[in-house]
Amino acid sequence: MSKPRLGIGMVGYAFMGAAHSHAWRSAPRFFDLPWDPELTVLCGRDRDAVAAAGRRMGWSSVETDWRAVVGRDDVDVVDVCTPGSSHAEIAVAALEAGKHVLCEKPLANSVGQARAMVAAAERAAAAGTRSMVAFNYRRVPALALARRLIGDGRLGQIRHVRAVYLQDWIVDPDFPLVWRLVAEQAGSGALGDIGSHIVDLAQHLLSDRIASVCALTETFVKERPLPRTASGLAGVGGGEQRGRVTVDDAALFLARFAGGAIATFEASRFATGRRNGMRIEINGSAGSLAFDLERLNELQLYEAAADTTGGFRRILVTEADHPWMSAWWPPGHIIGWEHTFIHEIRDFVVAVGAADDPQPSFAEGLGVQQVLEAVGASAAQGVWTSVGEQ
Ligand code: SOE
Repeated sequence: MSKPRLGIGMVGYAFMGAAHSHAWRSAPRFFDLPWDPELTVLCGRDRDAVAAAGRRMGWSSVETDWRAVVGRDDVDVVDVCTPGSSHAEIAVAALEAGKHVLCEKPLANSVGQARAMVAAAERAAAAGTRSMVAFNYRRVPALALARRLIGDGRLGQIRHVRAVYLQDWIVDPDFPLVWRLVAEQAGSGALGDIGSHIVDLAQHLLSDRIASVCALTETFVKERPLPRTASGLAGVGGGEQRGRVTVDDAALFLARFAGGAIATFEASRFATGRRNGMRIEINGSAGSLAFDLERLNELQLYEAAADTTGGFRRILVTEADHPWMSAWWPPGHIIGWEHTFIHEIRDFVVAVGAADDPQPSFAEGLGVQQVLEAVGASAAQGVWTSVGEQ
């Protein structure tokens, strides 16, 4: 029996746009959703490019102005997949137009912008309009299992969190000055782009918040060639124009959680050889767990009381009773990075359908933004800095 449609309008069509498009198409085919998502309109500034992307990714129409998407009666959800500099204006306008909003991480480029988004989300929720920020790694089954184990007390009192997110895509000094390397567009560099994931994940897994940080950041390559335009390198005459990198290439910080755990975080785009290496280890009084994104279907668990072999055991997280896994294949048939977005879209639509507030909320996104801002302040001043005072 056909279900009522849910019109999706997505702004942005690059990497995250492709991941979200795949998830919108796949979620209703593997999960029982209250509505049938329709890829109604894809939005991007370059008409030819967005039209080609729309055809490739299965969208029914395209727009070149996000305001047109927000104003369309056939759009029920606005999915924000743009650089952080436009998250606030698009999400606030969409919420005020009564559209549910899914917004890519980090929520915004500043605490001020994030606060405005939270205020709009709270006003909209009072009228039944929902919102969520897309920290997709919460939807890795192994990490959802980790949160369940921690919540059940299997690790005891949490003492340590040790988290890294390591990439190397800009180690080449001639890699161009793309938007992720410009503060006005990205807000920060590795810190906000990939550091936000491990901050959100650590707070989520512990159900705790980071209270203070002591940080350092580094920009190894201070300027880069401007990106090529259709006519060659940007700038007058097509000669090699260069621009200043205005964000961090790497951010390292110590952290103390409100509940007493202490932590180390490392986010770098200069971890040569690490393409997308996110790892987290949590040590408690009764045990530990460890996760490696390069082995996404596995969780390493050590429980002291059950220790007969003197080491961690590997859990292959593909059983039907593991989070989201009953929708996929028989045990042992592993899933991939893209499934985290399908789980995220499933949870968003199910929550909206149940008139619940999807998680993580914009308020949780603000919490991450406050940590990021404290890290930046700490690195600038070289001192321990409390979170939430910015
Ligand atoms: C950076 O290259 C990036 O695309 C992040 O923006 C994503 O959030 C992360 O999941 C993969 O790497």
